[in-house]
Amino acid sequence: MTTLLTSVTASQRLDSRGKPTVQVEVRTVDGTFRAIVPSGASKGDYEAVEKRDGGKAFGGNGVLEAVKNVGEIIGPALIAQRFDLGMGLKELDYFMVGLDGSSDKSNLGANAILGVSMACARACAAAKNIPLYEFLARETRLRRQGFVMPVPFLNVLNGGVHSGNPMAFQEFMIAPTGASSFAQGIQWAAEVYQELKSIVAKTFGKAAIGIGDEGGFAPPISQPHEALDLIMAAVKSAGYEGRFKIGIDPASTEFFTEGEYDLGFKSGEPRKLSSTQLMELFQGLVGKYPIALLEDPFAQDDWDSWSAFNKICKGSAVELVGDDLLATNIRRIDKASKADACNSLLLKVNQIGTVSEAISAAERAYELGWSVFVSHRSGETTDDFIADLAVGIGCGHLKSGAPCRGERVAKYNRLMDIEEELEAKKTSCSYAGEAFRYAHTNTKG
Ligand code: 2PG
Ligand code: MG
Repeated sequence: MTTLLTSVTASQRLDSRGKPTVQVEVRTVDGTFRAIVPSGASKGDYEAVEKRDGGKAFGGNGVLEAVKNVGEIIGPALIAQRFDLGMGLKELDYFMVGLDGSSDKSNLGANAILGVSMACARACAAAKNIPLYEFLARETRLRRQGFVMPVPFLNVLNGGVHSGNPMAFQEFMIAPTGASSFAQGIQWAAEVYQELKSIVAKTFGKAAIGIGDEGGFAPPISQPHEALDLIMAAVKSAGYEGRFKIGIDPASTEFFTEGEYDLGFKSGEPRKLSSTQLMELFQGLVGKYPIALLEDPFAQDDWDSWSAFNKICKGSAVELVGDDLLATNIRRIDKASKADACNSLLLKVNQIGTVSEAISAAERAYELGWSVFVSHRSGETTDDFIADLAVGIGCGHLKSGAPCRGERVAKYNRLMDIEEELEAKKTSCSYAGEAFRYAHTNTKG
């Protein structure tokens, strides 16, 4: 029996920053399937283009044109094509890429196309009567022995363009690599988060416990080592010394101007570093703290610094993740591979605009011997798609912000559901733990 789309509609809804975003609803004989699209603040130049209306409403951020594109162009075209959702998602996704016709989805809008792609992925899973993570696993070329639960990297201190404090670096993440299950990792991380809250309140006063866009605290600090000292103190007082690793995303593109990195960009008092000085700063931090992951340490076009730093990091355990650098785009991944610029792909579905292209990007990264780190956006919704995606592609780690705020915990809660479901079904399932970078290699080939 073929499973056809019978209706495809979209609406304008709000994201976690109160900005409009696209919600898509598709129908098949199996039911109604929804998805809501996320949106970034520290966006790179090489991302697929979100369509925004301009004008007065919502400060120009409305998405009614994208909504209209779903209802009047994409939906009717998909229905007319009579795709069989039981056959998978690829054909449908690449049809939308062709329908848009641009290289960056600027005609129909990546926010329009992605909403349809995600909702259709859910419809495809239902057509096969399997969970979304299992459907996404079957969409990859990997044939794994079992499922691997990712290590959560929780952004507990927010800076950069995600908060109002003077801290230039955007994200300080804690990763419970020493836990024995995903649920235990989340418990430990939530306990550390509460300890951190008390430490921040004691050190800076109660007014400092307000949080940033991704649910982490944003105390009045500006030096990376101050953030790391607070985190290490919280891990210690929660009783988990040695069982957490740290990840940092400075989001360096945001403060790169005229060949220099201005760590004072938020305070108005310039604190400019050359890329060599910034590299030394990272090396100092890596030597002192248990840092396992650095994302976007340099700006999206500062190729020489990326390549030089990757050389320095060879042989160390530090994962160098390209976010703005790669934009979940195979062309950028290939360029980075030629330049030997990094060893890991940050995977954000809305940077490329379809689920199938995001999966292809992950496969290319794996082929290169890299790891893959699945990510939310700072503007999120309670849509938990990326939880299933991280399990489906077996990437071993994901970031979804702090263990706080509904749109952040929705993903962690879904992952705990998946872990319980796999245990109940007695399906082989392990927690990635210390080996999070290599979870995907647990394959049958
Ligand atoms: C990042 C992300 C998500 P944004 O830089 O990695 O944490 O932020 O969505 O604002 O680009
Ligand atoms: Mg980033």
